[in-house]
Amino acid sequence: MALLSFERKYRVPGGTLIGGDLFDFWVGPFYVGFFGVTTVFFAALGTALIFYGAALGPTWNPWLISIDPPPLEYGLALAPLENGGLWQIITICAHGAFVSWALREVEISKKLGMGYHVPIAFAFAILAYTTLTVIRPALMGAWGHGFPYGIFSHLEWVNNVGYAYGNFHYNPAHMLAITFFFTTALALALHGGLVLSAANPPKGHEMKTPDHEDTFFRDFIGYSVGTLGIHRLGLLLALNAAFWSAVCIVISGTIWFEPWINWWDWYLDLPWWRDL
Ligand code: UQ2
Repeated sequence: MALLSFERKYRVPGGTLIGGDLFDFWVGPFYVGFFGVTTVFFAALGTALIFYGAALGPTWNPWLISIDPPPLEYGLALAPLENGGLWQIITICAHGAFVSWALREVEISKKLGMGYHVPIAFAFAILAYTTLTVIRPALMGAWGHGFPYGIFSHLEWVNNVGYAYGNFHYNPAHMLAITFFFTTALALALHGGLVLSAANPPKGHEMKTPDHEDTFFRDFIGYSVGTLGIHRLGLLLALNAAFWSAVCIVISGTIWFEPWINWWDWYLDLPWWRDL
């Protein structure tokens, strides 16, 4: 269906999650919706508070600006604005914006009669952020365990938290997460390369079909995962990358407190050689 007639057919009111027809319209190409408005609200408020926090701080150097969580002594209490309270409100705003964005994706999916794969996938990214800023700090008993909102400062945080457990690369969930990130890159490189090689020929040449794509991989490795299958695989790999990243950090400091290399002692302690 041509794009313009498609839009005339589908750009109709209805299918919203809440609010009925409230904000159920488009501005130019963009669907607004109730959650479009709440996204803009939370994003604007959060950004304004970041600028306010920067104004209170010692620098306008964009690399060095940092909105820090409260000192550990505040535990899970509300902190004064200038001492971690801004970080707490900004974290709420970030969640408001991210969840609104996901729900706007749901409303657009509903209007189009599509599945919810996109908002579900985005929810894994939100969950990874929530794990770092809410779940793990709450489990450890202090908002001060959240990461600071700053370019260099969050890198320092990752470095320091990593070394607090020895060498984080010995964390088995971290190993899994990295493996999924790398495999995601491999799958997308194979997929992007394969599709372009078939569907984007040089000028004057005819485009090839999905049969060519299948046959390339059957000739090459005896197996083709298929044109639908590669997208299932890609989504599965990417969701697992986000999920195991969240797992690897949430278990550090909540159920595991030692250097991660010690976790592997279970291997040395296997009954058939532990007493040798
Ligand atoms: C494929 C296929 C596609 C693809 C790709 C493959 C025609 C257009 C990339 C090949 C992928 C395979 C064999 C899976 C590789 C496994 C991992 C874990 C990376 O067969 O169907 O559709 O894009």
